[in-house]
Amino acid sequence: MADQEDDIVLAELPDEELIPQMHDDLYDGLKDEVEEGVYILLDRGWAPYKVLTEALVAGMKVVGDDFRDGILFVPEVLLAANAMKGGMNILKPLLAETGAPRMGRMVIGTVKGDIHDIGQNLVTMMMEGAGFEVMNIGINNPVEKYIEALQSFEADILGMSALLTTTMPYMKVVIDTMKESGIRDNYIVLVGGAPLNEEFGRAIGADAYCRDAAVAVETAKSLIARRHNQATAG
Ligand code: B12
Repeated sequence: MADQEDDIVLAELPDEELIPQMHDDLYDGLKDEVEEGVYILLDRGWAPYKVLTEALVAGMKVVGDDFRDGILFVPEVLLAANAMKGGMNILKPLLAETGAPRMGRMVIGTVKGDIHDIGQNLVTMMMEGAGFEVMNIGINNPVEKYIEALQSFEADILGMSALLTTTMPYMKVVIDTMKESGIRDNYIVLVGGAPLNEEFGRAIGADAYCRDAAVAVETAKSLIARRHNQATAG
């Protein structure tokens, strides 16, 4: 695929050809091209969120499927992830620019043993865009780091991410530790990541499982509102 690309001028492609071309470029880990595509779409008046979902997230889905099927391997996926991050970095300030009122504070991080961070970075961007303040504590977090961050940042919400079936049970370790320390109910706990589902979220005692970043924003908003109502009622 890459050898045909020398001839392609991205800016000359109409949207319906540019998008699949960007998916190919993401797949091939061509960061510069992905970034160029993002700028072109923004210039054409695309909303940042639309660029994010249709050009980047949709492209990453193909990468994920081929990784699962053994067509792509870790080095290629890392390159694709790097290209995805390049595009996300352009969109980040634009998504955060909405001037929304302060909604609440969130600590988010990927659990111990897990180094996937694209999903949680996306959630961070979308939450910030919706007016939340977010402390992103990165990857491979033991329970102590979550608790320390929650307390120092005076957070309302804890978000945990896991992309591996082997690391998702660690979310329960965090929640159980919070319960033992008597602080569980001080926070709204949201969990996410491709291998999770609603049932798992319920089983480990989270407040909600969110299938994507948009759902995370909606869920956080409604749970924060519910808390405020309870606080005023009580
Ligand atoms: C990119 C990637 C990598 C990159 C990560 C780079 C990075 N910086 O993140 C690299 C190459 C490093 C990698 C490594 C590995 N990976 Co990997 N990886 C992926 C891949 C292809 C895409 C993940 C991704 O970024 N998706 C795009 C984002 C946008 O989606 P998302 O993460 O699901 O996030 C969205 C939602 O889930 C939700 N969300 C996510 N987190 C949170 C948190 C909160 C609080 C909320 C509310 C919502 C939320 O919102 C997000 C945005 O909408 C997936 C395939 C897949 N289908 O998921 C495999 C996948 C997760 N990896 C897998 C594996 C096996 C591995 C390795 C073990 C491979 C190996 N043999 O070394 C290692 C593990 C390393 C480790 N210890 O963590 C498997 C896991 C299988 C399983 N059942 O456990 C998958 C599913 C691929 C597969 N099908 O085999 N990987």
